[in-house]
Amino acid sequence: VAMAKQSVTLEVLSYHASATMDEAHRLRRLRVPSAVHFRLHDFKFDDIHFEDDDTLKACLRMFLDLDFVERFHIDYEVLCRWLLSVKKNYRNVTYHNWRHAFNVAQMMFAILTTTQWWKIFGEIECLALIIGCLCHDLDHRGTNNSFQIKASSPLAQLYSTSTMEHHHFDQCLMILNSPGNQILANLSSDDYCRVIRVLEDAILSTDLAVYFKKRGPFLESVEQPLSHWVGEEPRALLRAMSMTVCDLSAITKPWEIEKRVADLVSSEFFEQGDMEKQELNITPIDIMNREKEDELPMMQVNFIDSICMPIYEAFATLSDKLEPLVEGVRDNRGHWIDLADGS
Ligand code: 5BB
Ligand code: ZN
Repeated sequence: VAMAKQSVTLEVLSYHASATMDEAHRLRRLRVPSAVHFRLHDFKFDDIHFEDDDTLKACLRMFLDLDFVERFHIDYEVLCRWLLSVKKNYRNVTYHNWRHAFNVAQMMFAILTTTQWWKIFGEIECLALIIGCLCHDLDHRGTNNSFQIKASSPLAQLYSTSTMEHHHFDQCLMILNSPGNQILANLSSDDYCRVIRVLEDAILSTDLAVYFKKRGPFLESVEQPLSHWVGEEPRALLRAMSMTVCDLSAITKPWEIEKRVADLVSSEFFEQGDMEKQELNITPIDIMNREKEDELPMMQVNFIDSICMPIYEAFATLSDKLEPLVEGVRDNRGHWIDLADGS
């Protein structure tokens, strides 16, 4: 296992520090506009007009405003280099790229600040959640877990369940341990261990299979008072569900954003389907089969009903500040129904 893991990660291990040295120096000198300027607290946030530099500055703003830089004595140039390394370790795939990770982190920032749940989680867990969002799809290849298994990829031999998510976490650790990228270097060893543990749990929770496992217990507890969520176990459940809520949050966005993102998701699925046909000689499932493109609106309705709506409704029960997310999902459901009806 150790050997297989090496062959997957070793090639990318050493070049980050030097390749991003000048870049980090440049980023360090740029002025970082306010969260209000970037609309980072907005649930309807859209990155379409962001240059790549803006996404990096917005990340710096999140770290500064959540007080991570001061509280954890993070060296600012190291933070810049770490962000550049994280961005660089996303591939140019259609959907699971840096922009997706950035949007997931922005939604986490908006939820933590708007609900004031940062008070429930505390600084260490908030740090792990934001790092977790930025890193949760690192080195994604645009193919899902079942593709890794079917293609007997080295990753599938390494991890038989949550294959890609284990790899995303591996990549995350690899960057955090790279010279010049060690943003957690000044934490006490207790705090460091805690961040890593919460981080691993956060990233592994973005596997939909894990979401389904944890959803039942979570939905059973949503009527509990806020004091319930302070407890260790309920808090862990809330963190895991928050990762999914942020990961899927395109489904809550204004229709023009949701439509654009769904087209990206769909293209990436089709590209996997093409590979399955060409390289594995199998017939892809409907969502990955170009010949079933007309069924996309109805698939989105099913996706909303079976996966999204229950969790966003539960979150709105926990905090009425999250009601806009449910309204967004409901609105998009209407649009997908209209498209499915052919109007
Ligand atoms: C999702 C689970 N999958 C194993 C089988 C298909 N389903 S689905 O029927 O709910 C479905 C979801 C079908 C089609 C879909 O998109 C067609 C464009 C989607 C879908 N998935 N739609 C979306 O807008 C988004 Br966002 C997603 C999420 C894609 C990433 C999957 C990883 C989720 C981790 C929590
Ligand atoms: Zn994701």
